[in-house]
Amino acid sequence: MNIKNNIILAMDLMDILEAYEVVEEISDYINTIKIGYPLTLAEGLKSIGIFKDNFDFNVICDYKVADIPETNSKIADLTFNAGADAIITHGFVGEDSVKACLDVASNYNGDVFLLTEMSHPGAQMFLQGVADDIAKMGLEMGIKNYVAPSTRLNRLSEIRNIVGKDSFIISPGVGTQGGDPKDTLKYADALIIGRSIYASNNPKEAIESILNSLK
Ligand code: FNU
Repeated sequence: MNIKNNIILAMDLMDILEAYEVVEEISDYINTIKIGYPLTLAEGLKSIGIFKDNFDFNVICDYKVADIPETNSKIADLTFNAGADAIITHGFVGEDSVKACLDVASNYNGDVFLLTEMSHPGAQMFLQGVADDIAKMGLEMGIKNYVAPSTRLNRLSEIRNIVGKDSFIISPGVGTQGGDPKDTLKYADALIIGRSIYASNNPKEAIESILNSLK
C-alpha cells in the first residue's frame, strides 16, 4: 500500500461529521485512514465509503478479526464489500481463521494486515508470548502486511527480523501511547497515529509537527 508521508490516521472519533472535519483539515498530508469499531459501530459501514468517495483515501478497517473461519469470512466480506482496501486480523486465532480473511480479501483485490503483538501494556500478559510465532505463521502463509507495536521498539525490531525487509509493517502506539515517530520508522514502514492528531486543538499543526520531527 502506498501511504503518503508514512502516516495512517487512526480515526476513532465517533461522529462522522466531526471525523470529516478533522480529515478535511489534514487531507493534504495523508492518503490513508484507519477506522475501527468506535466509528463503525457509531456510524455504520457507510463511514468507509465517505472517506473513499470524498477523499479517495485508502481505508484500512481495524476490526481485529478473531473468530472461527466461517465467521471471519462473513466479517471480511461485509468489510470489503463496503469498499475497504484492507482489514486487520488477529493472528492468535490460528492459520485457518487468518486464511479465511485472506481468501475473501483476494476476491476483492484487498489486503490483510496480520496483527502480531499489540502496543498496550496488557499485550505483554499473553499476546507477547506468541507474537513471534504469529509473525512466523504469517510469513509461511505468504502474508506481506503486519501490525507491530511502536511502544516496544525491541519487539518491533524482532518482528521486523522475523518477517523480513520485504514485508510491510504498520505500527500503532505513536504519540499518546508513548511511541516515537522517527525511531519507529527505523523498523516500520508506516505509523498509525490517532489521538495526537485528531484530539489536538489544531490537527493540521499536530501533523505538521510530527512530519517535522521525522526530518
Ligand atoms: P492512538 N491499535 C493500537 N495498538 O493502538 N490497532 C495495537 O496494538 C493495535 C491497534 C489502534 O493511540 C487503536 O485501536 F493493533 O490514539 C487506535 O485506533 O494514536 C490506534 O491504533 C492508536 O490510536
